[in-house]
Amino acid sequence: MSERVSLLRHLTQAAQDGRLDPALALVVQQIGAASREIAAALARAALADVLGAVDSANASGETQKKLDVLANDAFLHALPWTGAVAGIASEELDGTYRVPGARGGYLVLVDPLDGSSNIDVNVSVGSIFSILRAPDGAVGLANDDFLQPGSRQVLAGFTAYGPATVMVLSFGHGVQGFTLDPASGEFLLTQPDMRIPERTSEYAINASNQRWWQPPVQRYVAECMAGKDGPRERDFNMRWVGSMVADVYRLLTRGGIFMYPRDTKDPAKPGKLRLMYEANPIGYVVEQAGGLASTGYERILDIRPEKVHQRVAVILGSREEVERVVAYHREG
Ligand code: AHM
Ligand code: MG
Repeated sequence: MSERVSLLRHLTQAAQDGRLDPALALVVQQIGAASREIAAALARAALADVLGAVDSANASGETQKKLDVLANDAFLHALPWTGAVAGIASEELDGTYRVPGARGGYLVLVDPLDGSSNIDVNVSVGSIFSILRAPDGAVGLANDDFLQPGSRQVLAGFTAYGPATVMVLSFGHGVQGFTLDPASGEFLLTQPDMRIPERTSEYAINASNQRWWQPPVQRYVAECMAGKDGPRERDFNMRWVGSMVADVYRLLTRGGIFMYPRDTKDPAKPGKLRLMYEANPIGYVVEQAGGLASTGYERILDIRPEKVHQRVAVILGSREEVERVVAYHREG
């Protein structure tokens, strides 16, 4: 077996070739360090008595798990050391965090532990990260500096904590997957060019929300369920892990469409998932892997954010299927 390329070597090579700012290589290394720490904490969670909730809520008013807090701390400790990060936004922070004395020109937005309702039942969870440039550098960094469309991301990805811990990332040159070797503690390149198959027969949606879906999504799912006997003339399979990283990792591996659409359950919410640290980074990776990411009405990466914690409808994955759902939205 030939020797595997480490994350560090991959990033160093990209920096030497001029495809990556060396400062970003350091940021990714530190995201790797935080991910390693989180993976270890997840593996020992029951033993270390860190399952369950804490007595506080996050910025969106949701109950925080102990591991949400631990994962958030792991990123807040790891990122400032790079010297490249001016500010951090997180699902678990009310405001944005300005790195004291920072000189670096990057902003990192994270969902430290996505799918955390799955932790207590020992199902895969993940960390999601998005990196933007600070428009005016570190000096005078303001909250509004974070509010940039996803198309301006310079790097994005996620770490999935499943049977294996895998970091998937893109800096605009395709998508690579790195598996954590528990023996050496190194992330090693295992998926060099992840591509989402264009054609698929698998969809992911929380079907318990069906009565609140809007007509285009009702129509799409009804046609999938009709299978061979319906207009699609082939059978579809349904999967829903309930952790976006795990669902997205599946579609990066064997294709599929993932939807958390806008529904009428709570008309004040334009969706469940957060734009800046969930939909944008995942959308960036999906597009880099040849897929599409839309709200049904517009490309996710084109949305001009108004708030760091804003929510958005998400329809992403295999190109042919996303195009079909978008067409159904156009038809009304
Ligand atoms: P979280 O950031 O609070 O964990 O919420 C996001 C998660 C996604 O990972 C997942 O796709 C979705 O929420 C699951 O929602 P539901 O509980 O409705 O199935
Ligand atoms: Mg989340």
